[in-house]
Order: sequence, then C-alpha cells, then structure tokens
Amino acid sequence: MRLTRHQVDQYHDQGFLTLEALLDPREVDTLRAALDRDVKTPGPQLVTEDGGTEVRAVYSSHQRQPEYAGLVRDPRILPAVQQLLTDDVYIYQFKINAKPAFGGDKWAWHQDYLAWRLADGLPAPRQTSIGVFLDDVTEFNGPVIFLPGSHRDGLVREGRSASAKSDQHLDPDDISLTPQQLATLVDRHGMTSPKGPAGSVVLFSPEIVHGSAPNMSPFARRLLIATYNDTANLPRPAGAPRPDYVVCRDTEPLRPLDAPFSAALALRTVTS
Ligand code: HL5
Ligand code: SIN
Ligand code: MN
Repeated sequence: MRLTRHQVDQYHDQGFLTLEALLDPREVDTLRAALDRDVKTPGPQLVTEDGGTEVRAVYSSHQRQPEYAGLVRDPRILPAVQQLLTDDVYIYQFKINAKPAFGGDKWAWHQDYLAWRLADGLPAPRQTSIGVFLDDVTEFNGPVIFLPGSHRDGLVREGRSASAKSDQHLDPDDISLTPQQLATLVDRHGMTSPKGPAGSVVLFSPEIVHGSAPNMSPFARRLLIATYNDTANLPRPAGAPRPDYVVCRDTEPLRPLDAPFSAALALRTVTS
C-alpha cells in the first residue's frame, strides 16, 4: 500500500497520520489471541501496573508470536513506513501497552526520542512508530493524546529524572515534561487524540509530544506500538546495551510480505 501525497504531507506536518480500520476484525481477533498467549510467557519483558498484578506492557512479542512477526512486515504497513522514513528499516522496539479496564494507569507526557537518545545513544530521530488499535479506542478508555506539530520543535526536555521506575525500560514518568512546558506547548499546538475502531493504525513521529490518561472505563485499551528505525542510524550506547527485548538486535532490513500477515498465517496452518 502506498500513502497519498496528502497523507505523507499530513504526517510530516502534524507528526502523525491515522489509517482507520486498516486491519479487519478477524485479523484483530488473531492479534488479541496472540497477545493472550504471549502474556503467559513469564520474564522481564512483562511490566505490571504499579502495585498491582495486571499487565501494563509487554515487550518484543514479535520475537515470540508469528502473528506479530508478520504484522511488522505486512504489505499494508511496512511500505507506508518505508515511504515516510527510508527503504531500509528494522524493528527497534516492539511493545503492547495493555491499559486494562478499571485501572490502566496513565502514560505521562513525553517524547519517545529523548528516551532512546538517553538510554541507547540513538544518534538521530530517524524512526517511525505505528500504533495498532487492538481495541476500539474512544474518549473513555484512555486514548493517546498528541500535540499536533510538536515534533517540529525538537526535544523539549534534556535529561531524565534521578529516580527511574526500572533499570531496563524507561517509563514516560522518568522523562515527563513539566506542567509549564506542557501548557506552553498546548497553547501553541493544541491537543488531539486519534480514536476509531480496533484495527486502525496511527503512524507517529519519535519527537511528537504525547501521553494518555488512566483508564477508568470498563473497556480495555490494548495498543500495540512498533518502532521502526533507519538501519543507517544504529544505537551507540555509552555502556552495556539494553536487553534485546527492549532494544532489538536484529537490524537486518525488513522486506514486505507478498500478502497480508493473516493470509501468510492461514497458509502456514494449511501446509504444516
Ligand atoms: N519504554 C520505552 C523505552 O525505550 C520509552 C518510552 O514510549 C516510549 C518513553 O524504554
Ligand atoms: C507510550 O507512549 O508508549 C504510551 C502511550 C499509551 O499507551 O497511551
Ligand atoms: Mn511514547
């Protein structure tokens, strides 16, 4: 799939682009089933809600579940990312933020690229992330809020807070903007939150300011976020690199599948 000129311009101008209902409901079911399976694998890739047992996030599911390995190469998705970034891209980070019903916590206001520059020595903001809605996203279940155009201001904050939530991953709390910074930016850019049916996909810049509120609704808001990086922009960590489940080591350029991930999976089932 190729994006139109208008869509490309919109991504560069606003810092994000929504593709409504890109995946069909059966494909979403497949992805949810893969998530249900994946959260049963114990390990440091599972992050729980503060003081609770519910899953807040799980990293690197694409390394364990074929549905996700296929999805990041899907011909409706990868070519669009290549068009926005460059032909040779790989998955830098893959996570699913579960935001459970009745209690999924907030994600503080932040810019992703700051995390990756600080933690991994990532030279430039040469990434594009995709957010894949695994649930319908409404005003009620804690949608991501973007400050449109804020990616063009560069990094707003420099360092990270002294107290980190984890040694491995950074929580946006560790790099969150101050209320004053946010107020100034909102004054300039406003706020907007892409909403839509499960299966919608939002492409977004690593420099756009974003965050999301807690989920007090009875509806989960599972959001898959895969970040593609330019293979010419590999991380240069100052010390030991972070674990493979947070910062993927496989930097081979990805090539699009010939058919949607769901078709390739169906074929595997028939022939295996
Ligand atoms: N959790 C990510 C990391 O690389 C950083 C956050 O949304 C991206 C801020 O540790
Ligand atoms: C993030 O920025 O990684 C979290 C956004 C969200 O899941 O709401
Ligand atoms: Mn983020």
